[in-house]
Amino acid sequence: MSSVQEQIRSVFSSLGMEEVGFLDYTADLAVMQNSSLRRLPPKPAGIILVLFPYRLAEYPGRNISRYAVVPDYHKTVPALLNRAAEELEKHFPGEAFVSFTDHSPIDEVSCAARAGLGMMGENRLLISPRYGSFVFIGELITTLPLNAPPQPIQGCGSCGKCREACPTGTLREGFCAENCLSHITQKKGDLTPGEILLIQRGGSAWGCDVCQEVCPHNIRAALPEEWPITEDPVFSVSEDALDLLCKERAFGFRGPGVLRRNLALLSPSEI
Ligand code: B12
Ligand code: SF4
Ligand code: SF4
Repeated sequence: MSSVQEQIRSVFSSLGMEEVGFLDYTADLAVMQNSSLRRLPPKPAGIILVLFPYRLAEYPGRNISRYAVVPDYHKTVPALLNRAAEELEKHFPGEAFVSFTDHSPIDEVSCAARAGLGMMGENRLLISPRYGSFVFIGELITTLPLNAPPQPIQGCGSCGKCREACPTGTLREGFCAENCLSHITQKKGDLTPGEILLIQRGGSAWGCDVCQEVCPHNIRAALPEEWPITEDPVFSVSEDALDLLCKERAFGFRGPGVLRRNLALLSPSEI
């Protein structure tokens, strides 16, 4: 590991972030065309990828997927990354460090795999050897050269459990985002009878974790220590607290209407 990488790793470690990987920002990187491109630093040279484990011990009555249980990662992850960026700017004056998560110009799963942070699962998710796939991915894209060529992508072992268990079959059929139950739970407006049935059978008012729950790598994975990513969890959402929760949780961006509709589908007698 280069001394630049060692310095960066120790800054992240001092802030409680231990799962850190490095990747050169090269011309052949598959950059996604979205509005986050505007925030890229001039002449990006490297990507510091960080994993944020969020899985909590199971809680009876949970009615949302695991990533929605914790506070909105679109807020908590950049808050931690920006603290690291402030420190790094002191160590490397004149260099820029810009934080991204989810709404990012890079395909975070394949970049994290190429930075050596884990395997690429057949469920299309990054699987950390320590924490499994219940990890958010965030990154600092920087002007600082990191000397980190891409590592070969490691497969997950292809046991096929996620494909078999996928409730919509999309993992068996060449994956189409529109057919993923996670996407269906986020859809606004009217749902088809088939989509309604899928939500009712799945039992989750937001998101889908089926292809992760069955994965052997997750069954053996460690739970993270308590940290800002997992504090103040809400396992079960109900009508009463919906407006307030929508202000601070990952499901809020669609507005309370989508959640309200899904909750009504899960408890038709309470409509
Ligand atoms: C759009 C999106 C969605 C869409 C579409 C998902 C998809 N897989 O395309 C929907 C709404 C369905 C979705 C759902 C979920 N998402 Co999402 N999503 C994204 C987002 C914003 C972009 C994904 C994308 O379009 N990539 C670019 C295209 C080009 O990639 P692609 O063609 O699909 O795949 C490429 C590579 O991944 C690779 N590849 C794909 N599969 C495989 C498998 C193998 C074996 C190999 C070798 C290669 C390979 O080949 C492709 C060409 O490069 C990312 C954040 C980001 N910026 O990357 C989060 C992200 C992938 N989502 C995330 C999460 C948590 C989820 C859910 C688990 C949420 C939930 N519980 O409901 C589900 C999981 C669904 C699933 N099984 O994929 C996390 C995943 C973390 C992790 N551990 O990997 C991300 C990284 C957000 C984050 N910052 O943490 N998501
Ligand atoms: S999130 Fe659910 S619907 Fe989507 S691929 Fe995984 S198991 Fe299938
Ligand atoms: S369930 Fe099996 S095939 Fe699917 S991601 Fe996990 S190890 Fe890979």
